[in-house]
Amino acid sequence: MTVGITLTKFLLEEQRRHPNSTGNFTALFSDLVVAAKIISREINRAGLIDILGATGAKNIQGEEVQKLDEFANSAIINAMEHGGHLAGMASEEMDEIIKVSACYPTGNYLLLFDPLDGSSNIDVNVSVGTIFSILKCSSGGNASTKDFLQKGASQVCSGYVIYGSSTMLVYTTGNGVHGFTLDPSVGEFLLSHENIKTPEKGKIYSINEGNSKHWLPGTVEYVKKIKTQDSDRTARYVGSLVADFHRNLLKGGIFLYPIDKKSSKGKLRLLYEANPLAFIAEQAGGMASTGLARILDVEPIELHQRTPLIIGSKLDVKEAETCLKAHEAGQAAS
Ligand code: AHM
Ligand code: MG
Repeated sequence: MTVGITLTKFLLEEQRRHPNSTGNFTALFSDLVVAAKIISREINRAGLIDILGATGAKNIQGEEVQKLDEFANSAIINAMEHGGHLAGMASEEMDEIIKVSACYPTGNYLLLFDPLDGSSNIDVNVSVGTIFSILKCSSGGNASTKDFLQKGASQVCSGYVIYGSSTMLVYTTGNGVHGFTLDPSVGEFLLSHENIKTPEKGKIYSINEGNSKHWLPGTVEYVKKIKTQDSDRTARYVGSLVADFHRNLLKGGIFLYPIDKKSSKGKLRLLYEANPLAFIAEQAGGMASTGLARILDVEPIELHQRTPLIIGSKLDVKEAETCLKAHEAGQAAS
């Protein structure tokens, strides 16, 4: 492990490897890192804010107490809008795309984000995360919704920040996956996990078993199969996608949020959740599938499109895909 390299230094070194780089991407990313630090600080104070909020809905600075997911959403917009590198943003929290205000210049990148994923865990001191995806925008000026509807394979960068026992930022630009841990004493993200590779196969499986009565036969069969195989499995499910994904990325395993009788399109969002994590998974040597096809090849047709997501260690995802495809084929034939 290399210690003492800050994220800023790492990004600048990456930039120097591309002689034609304008530095715009590095500047954009640096703005995003500021937002991550602000959100991290607020999450760490969340318990205190709740106590203060309960008494008068004002925090220690006399500001209105905001819900954390709303706070994270505004923190990202405020940190990014002025930079001049974006043609627009889209947030899982907002119905429409976010245009760059007329008082700021526009650039040729698009930022999509889930400001605080794992909403059910926000108020109970369990890890949550921010997920982001960066695309190029071909049209000049302010982007339109259509500009955001690009396949995941077109992403130029994606990543997440996990607010856990420590705050970590993990990202890829298509040149491996790198993880940085926030050192709160200096306020910097330091390189802690260079070139992360996920195990080809893992023990962990992560699926909400509470949904089992709604599962389709392929999911039922796959879960039964892995539980009865000779190799030991262990179930882990936080209910925060970033936390479940991050643990499985480092330890090896599979996360599944398939379609079922209740959610015929899946629960998770293609552009804000599945695509960014799929890019990371593939860059780390893993795999991400809808059950039938590669996530990164799905053509989006709407901004808040949902998708089934099966993601993690390559051999585990392949095994799940085989099972789900066999059932799909059987259904089509009957
Ligand atoms: P959210 O965007 O409302 O937070 O929902 C997404 C979350 C993911 O973090 C997590 O993987 C999933 O929903 C858990 O869903 P469930 O509680 O249905 O198992
Ligand atoms: Mg979410």
